Amino acid sequence: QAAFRSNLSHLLELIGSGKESLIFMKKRIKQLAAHWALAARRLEAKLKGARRDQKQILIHIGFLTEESGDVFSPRVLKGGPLGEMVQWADILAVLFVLGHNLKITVSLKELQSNLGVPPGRGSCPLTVPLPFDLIYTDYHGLQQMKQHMGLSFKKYRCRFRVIDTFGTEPAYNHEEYATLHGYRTNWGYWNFNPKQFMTMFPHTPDNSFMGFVSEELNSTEKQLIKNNKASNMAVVYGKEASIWKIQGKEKFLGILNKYMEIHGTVYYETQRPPEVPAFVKNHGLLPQQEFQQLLRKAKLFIGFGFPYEGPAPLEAIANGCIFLQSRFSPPHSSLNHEFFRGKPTSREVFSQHPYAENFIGKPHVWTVDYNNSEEFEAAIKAIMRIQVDPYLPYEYTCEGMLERIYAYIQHQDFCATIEPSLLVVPPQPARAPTALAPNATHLVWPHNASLGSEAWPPVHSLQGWLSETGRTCTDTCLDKGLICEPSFFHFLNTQDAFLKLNVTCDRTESEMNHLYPAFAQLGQECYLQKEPILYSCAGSNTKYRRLCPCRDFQKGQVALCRDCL
Ligand code: U2F
Repeated sequence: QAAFRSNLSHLLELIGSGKESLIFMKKRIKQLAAHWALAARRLEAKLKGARRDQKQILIHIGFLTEESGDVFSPRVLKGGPLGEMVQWADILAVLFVLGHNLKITVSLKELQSNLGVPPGRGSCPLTVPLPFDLIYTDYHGLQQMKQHMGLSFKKYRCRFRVIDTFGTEPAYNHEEYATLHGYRTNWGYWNFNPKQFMTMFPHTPDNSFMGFVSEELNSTEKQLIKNNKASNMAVVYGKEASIWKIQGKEKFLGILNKYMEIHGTVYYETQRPPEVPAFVKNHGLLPQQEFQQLLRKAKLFIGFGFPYEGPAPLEAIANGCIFLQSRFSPPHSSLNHEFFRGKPTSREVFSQHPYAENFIGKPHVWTVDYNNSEEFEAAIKAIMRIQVDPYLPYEYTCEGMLERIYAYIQHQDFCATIEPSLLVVPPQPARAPTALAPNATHLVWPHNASLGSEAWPPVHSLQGWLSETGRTCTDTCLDKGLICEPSFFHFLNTQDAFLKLNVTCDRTESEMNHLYPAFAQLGQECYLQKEPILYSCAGSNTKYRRLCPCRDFQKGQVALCRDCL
């Protein structure tokens, strides 16, 4: 049985030392230790002693291994990406606090020894039982395990959880389908259940939202921050000088400089980076805690368009800043932008930080066109006039993350095979073709209560909706105030579901297509999905109205439905 832990010192020993990246992660865990302990107490009380099995968990951080080139560790103190380190530190803390038994590896040698691969052997024999219930890794780690686990890689694939910042859409995950239809990725086609990929923000309901945390403030701290704000102080988002190379910077920074004193935390070795204008007060790259202190004083945190979707804007908002960012028109994606090229997603990014824009929004987040000086200046003037409270969405608090990962470990089981009889609905008798009823409404489950009683999320949270032509299921559900839930697709992948939605099919075909189940108005054809791992909330085509499984969600905890705990 797993018991909550509130003392993290053993975790710090497990992490080892040496690399700057590990030092950064340990420092972060220490700084947040009291917050984790408090969160553990709160969640324990909420769960009222529910029984939890203690899992054996391997955490293999592939991008930090020498064998993958470890490009991140040497850049920790030089303004390089820290977002990944922030997230892994928090994942380690969560799994440890939840009371599981952890093995942590950041080298191939340690990985092999934990997998029971004898030294010098390329891969472990099939007969070696895997001593772990769960393996958390990343794309680099996955590649290494594929090489060294031999056939057991396939056998135990359902135990993997892949930390994947920007997400993997089902069309890119299915090897045969991706190859046939040109869904190219640099990261491999793994044929996993797409929910095994875990993202940094809840941007792709096809994947699981892992997240990270930001420090939660109590009401005294919040008040103190409000009292001490310097109303004309702005901090620029960008610790690497290259971020400051953006075109048109002189114009919008010139406007901002009329109203505010501009600060930066740009890494430099000996001289001030030439990209940073003289009127900017540069502090150099700061240790994380000092950076938070700077945010506590500042009124505004301003993004230049890169990095995409990092932790810093959430920290800024949590410390009472307003986050100002640029709108992207046209949106950036793997189809038109170098940074996203080769990433296994076609998601369109409409601003530097879509989560901040869509899940938080005004007054904390302002998204404007930086090329439009009037719009930019108007935003600055409006921001100067308002006061905001520090704000942190629940899902980014220690308790929120702990609760979410607790629920995943308790309920997500990708090894269980679902009884085929539960999925197949007997063919319906043929009916005379009729047009789609103009007021076709949604389908509420269960229309057959015995079906899917074992499902998680519980199936009574399911609502089936028919999308408008050319809309994704992600957007269709959001329009209804719901979230797309891919694990419910199989309940809708039936002729019966079409009938219940007043769709009459002249013909029904079953094919491999990530947009199915769907209805093509032209020809009154219905299409069922033949390949369960291709079920996808993402994706649209003007030919189809898609059949979308939506569910409710908890406010501030989008990963969980109301009855999900
Ligand atoms: C993101 O990576 P970044 O490291 O560029 O993300 P940031 O939002 O800048 O924040 C990472 C952390 O850096 C800290 C700050 C954040 O938690 O507290 N920090 C600091 O310690 N000292 C400073 O002076 C300034 C910030 C994203 F997370 C990655 O997944 C992406 O790969 C990358 C590119 O899009 O962007």
